Amino acid sequence: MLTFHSDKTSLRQARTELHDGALVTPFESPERVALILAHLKQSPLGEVRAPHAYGLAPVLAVHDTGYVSFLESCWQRWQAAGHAGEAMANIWPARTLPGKHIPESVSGQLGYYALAAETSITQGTFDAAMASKDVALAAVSHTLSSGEPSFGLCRPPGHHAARDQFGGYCFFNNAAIAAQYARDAGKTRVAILDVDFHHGNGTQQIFYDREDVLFVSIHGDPAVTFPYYAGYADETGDGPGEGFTVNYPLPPGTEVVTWLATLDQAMARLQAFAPELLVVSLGVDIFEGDPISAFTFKREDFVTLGERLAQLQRPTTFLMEGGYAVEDIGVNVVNVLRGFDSEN
Ligand code: OKP
Ligand code: ZN
Repeated sequence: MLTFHSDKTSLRQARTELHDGALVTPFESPERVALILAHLKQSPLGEVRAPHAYGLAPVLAVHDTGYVSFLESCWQRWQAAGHAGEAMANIWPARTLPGKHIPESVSGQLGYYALAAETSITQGTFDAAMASKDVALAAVSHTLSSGEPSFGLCRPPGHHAARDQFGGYCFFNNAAIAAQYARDAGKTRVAILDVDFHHGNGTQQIFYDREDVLFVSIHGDPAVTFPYYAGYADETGDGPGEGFTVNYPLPPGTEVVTWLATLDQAMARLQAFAPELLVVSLGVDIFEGDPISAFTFKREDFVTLGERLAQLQRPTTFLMEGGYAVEDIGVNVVNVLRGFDSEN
């Protein structure tokens, strides 16, 4: 399987994440990509290619123009305002505020365009997000033109990013950008299967009222885990999109057999949809050792996951989402891709 990777994804080198009431070194680090790449290169999986630049058009096909401009200018404006730390939201158009105006100041706009507080915007954040979506686009292009599977080593991840909001370490929704790109290239039905521990609220929101992109997600129950306000089983889509969002929330500590039985249900729904392309939002934070997640996958279970997904027999693009147990991240990712290739 071909991997797509860009060195520019390392341009995001944030120093701070708001975690458990303290500013800590972000879990979502450039080291994650380096470790996956190192492990991939020791495996027989195949070549790693760099993407070309696809520009902003595929981003603006799913994201709001004002949002994209904000991301591009935020760091410079934050610095010009003389703030010492990294750019972080600390006020929102919350439920009890009118919230009818987009403020002028960068601090006000941060709250408008953020859905969570943990994620900072820094010097290279925009450029890394651009590289990340280019990786996704190159991977999906390869699958579209060849029918062969591909892996986009995206970073920062994307699935929490909504049409006009960042958060949960995500800025551009790489999976949504890739899926829309496939639609615009003429594929009529595209499915996104999100196996990250956290619900892909952004992907869900972007396609919520659409029947052409099926979104299926298995994740930690939002009643007790991030992102808390999305990912419930009764969120099934809106209007023409009714029935084209499918959520499988599972409690923390869920056993792998239960997770895999849920995957069987998810796969039945995916097969009924008969997608011309499958995008897998691949979060390996379902690993038992993940520091911020609570599922119980062991290293070998990731091989099983890859094998099962190959049974769908669909043109498939894997895009990297989460995974924070850095010492095992390379093995876990390569295991999924190996399992898929062995059955493909
Ligand atoms: C990004 B992705 C844990 C709080 C979680 C943000 C999690 C973002 C996950 N104490 N904060 O889905 O892997
Ligand atoms: Zn996650």
